[in-house]
Amino acid sequence: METNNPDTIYSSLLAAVDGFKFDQQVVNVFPDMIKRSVPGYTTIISMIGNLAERYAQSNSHCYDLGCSLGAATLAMRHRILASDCTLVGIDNSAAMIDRCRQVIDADSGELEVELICDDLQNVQLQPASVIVLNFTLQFIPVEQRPGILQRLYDTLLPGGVLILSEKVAFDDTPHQDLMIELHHNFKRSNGYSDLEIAQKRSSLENVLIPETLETHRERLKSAGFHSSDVWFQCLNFASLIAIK
Ligand code: GEK
Repeated sequence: METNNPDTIYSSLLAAVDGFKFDQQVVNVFPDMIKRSVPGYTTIISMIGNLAERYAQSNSHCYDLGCSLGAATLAMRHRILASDCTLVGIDNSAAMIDRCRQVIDADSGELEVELICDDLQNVQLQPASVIVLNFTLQFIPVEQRPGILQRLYDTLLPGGVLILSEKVAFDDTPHQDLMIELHHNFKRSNGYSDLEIAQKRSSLENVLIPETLETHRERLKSAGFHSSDVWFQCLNFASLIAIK
């Protein structure tokens, strides 16, 4: 069901580059866009399945927050062994959730998947053993992030896991510049032109706000997680595991 439409959204010179939105145009090319833009994306998705198998507890909820087309949801669906788990995907883009529903319906997995179209902050979360924020927190205003992480910590059962993947920034300017340059080279080698890279970058300005790994670690600690650290990193894209 997943489409393979190539991402050409920023290939022609645009008179004005609007702020990035998860609309129908993005949905139509999303699998191609995210794989060509996020180094390690496919590895992270498959490892989310692996982690869900390890951490899912019987009679608990597993959440994919900002599920887009359900890549991480499906990875979990196929790996969860614990009985009576409720798997829930949440996204506030109606276009994403509509396509995600088609993707899930076309998938052969047996575990039922509940999809909710809403801001993740509006949803009453149930006691959970696995919570995934795979490149979602970066799109939420910085001042709302501590409250969200506190709520996720409070929602997790003891022994539960939060998987937090983000584009990250570095305090050291030469290193930050190098990571950005290498990420642009990664995108170029995946077929994006300089024009596409520049226009996408300006559309994400003030929409995707990366923070340092130190900030993420500190925030997780303040929320109460007794253990958290990076399990994957490629350039300025990282994923952390935090255990309650
Ligand atoms: C994947 N996790 O393929 N509430 C709910 N959803 C939100 C919110 C919010 N407040 N803000 C943003 N989103 C996916 C990829 S994409 C990352 C996640 C990217 C949703 C938004 O609509 C979009 O679908 C998703 O978060 C971010 O594993 O495109 O770089």
